[in-house]
Amino acid sequence: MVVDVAVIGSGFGGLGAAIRLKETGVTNVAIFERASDLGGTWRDNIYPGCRCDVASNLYSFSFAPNPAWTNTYSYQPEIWRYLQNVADQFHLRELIRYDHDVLDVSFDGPSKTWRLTTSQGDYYARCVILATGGLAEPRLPDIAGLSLFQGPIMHTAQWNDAIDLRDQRVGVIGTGASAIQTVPQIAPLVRTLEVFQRTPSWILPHLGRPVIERTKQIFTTLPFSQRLVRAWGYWRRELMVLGFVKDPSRLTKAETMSRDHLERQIKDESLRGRLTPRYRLGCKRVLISNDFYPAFNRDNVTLVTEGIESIEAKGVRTVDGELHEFDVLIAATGFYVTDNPMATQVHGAKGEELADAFLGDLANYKGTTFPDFPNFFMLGGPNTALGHSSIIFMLESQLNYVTKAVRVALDDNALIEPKAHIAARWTHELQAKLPGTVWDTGCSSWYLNDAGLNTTIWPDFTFKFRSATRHFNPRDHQISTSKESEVS
Ligand code: N01
Repeated sequence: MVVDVAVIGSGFGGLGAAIRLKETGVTNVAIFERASDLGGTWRDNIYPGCRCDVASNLYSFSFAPNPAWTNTYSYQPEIWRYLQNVADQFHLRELIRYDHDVLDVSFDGPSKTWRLTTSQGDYYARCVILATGGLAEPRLPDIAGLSLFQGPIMHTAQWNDAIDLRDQRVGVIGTGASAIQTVPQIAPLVRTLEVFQRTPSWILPHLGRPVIERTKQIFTTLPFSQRLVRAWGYWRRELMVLGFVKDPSRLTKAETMSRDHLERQIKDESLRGRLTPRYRLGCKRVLISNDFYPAFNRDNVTLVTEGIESIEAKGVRTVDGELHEFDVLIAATGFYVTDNPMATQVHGAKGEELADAFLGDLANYKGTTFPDFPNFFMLGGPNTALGHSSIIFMLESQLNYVTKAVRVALDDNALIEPKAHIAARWTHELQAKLPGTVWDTGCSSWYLNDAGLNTTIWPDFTFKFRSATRHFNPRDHQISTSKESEVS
């Protein structure tokens, strides 16, 4: 069967795309979802303590405010519920094909459509919107002997509630965003908890708090008030760009705040030293927590900073020769981002892999389209992720461009792709902004690919991205009609 638009993924990006397409009158849309429910990363990440570190009012669609948020920073169950409600409100459920794992997406020259090979057969689409997200493929640590461990190993993004952690000896590998949320939650349950830290994170105080009923009433009766709070949060976050991008030395104040936070919470000087980052704040994602450091003041929690040598049947051996024995291992070790396997499954008109865009070998236009990938759009594409604000703002920006381009493609029966030299210029100019930013100050992070190239972060104010994606500019594109005549 041929659909006008195939959307791959039903998280914020995929649902947002379907809503915006409907708005522009495009209704022959199929959303392919590999799982049996919608929600993407907010369906999958059910580890205890999972929460968004962007404020609820900003981490939601601008066109679907939720006056009922119960916390200023939402926990996973509420965000997932929000997405379910959005799907109902905009009648999206009937568009979703659940349990359809998309295995390959290739441009089919003869039919000038995209062929989607799924776990439930082939589909064809005139346009494709890839909305599988950057944080979708859990990465288990590349440590020798991982498979030898005799107990369960759980990645935080593949949490298994059936594994009872009560009174168990548990090891957690990693101290990033997921670890700092789950460690304080599981610490009181387990017999012992050892947290393996390779690099300490910068952690700032968490300002989240429950939302009182009065506020919810005001947001409900005066929707403008919630928009104001959202705008206030947005602009405060935009100020961080001054430090991250323009002048990292401005981050000294935030570093002091983080060190003070650590000092208030950890009295043991040696432990504090081991938890103190030695790189510029912002180089890795800045974290917020009030309960991660205090977890180490518990008698049953230990920070391990010796490097991991291997994993054995009984536990983790560190480079000092010690064997740390566990019943359960938790890998809070992040995701395949710049090497997301999904990108190796997408092939353009000349057979190129989308993955090349994250290696720096394939130019992109506005992080969304690619030469020789006609009528193909990627949400959360190269250099559209953020270190300081809400990804949903970026997705909505991309959708302004995408929906207009899709409309033209369908109305004119056209194939649209960015002109090669325009995409090359966009990519070059964007990369030229990265030297001197905080992400370039010497740390390893998931923002960088194996060659050290930053192909994930948008290095500027987000309103500039909004402005760049506001319109579909035909002059920047090669637009071929069915007669194969280039019209622009
Ligand atoms: O993953 P991470 P995450 N041996 O990549 C360590 C989003 N998120 O799942 O820093 C030992 O940040 C690694 O060490 P190092 C958010 O965007 C959002 O925590 O590489 N350690 C690091 O400590 C976030 O940034 C929310 O030296 C190993 C950790 O594992 C992104 O997801 C909540 C190792 C990985 O940290 C990823 O966060 C949660 C090894 N072999 C997550 N391999 C929100 O609030 C890796 N590590 C929105």
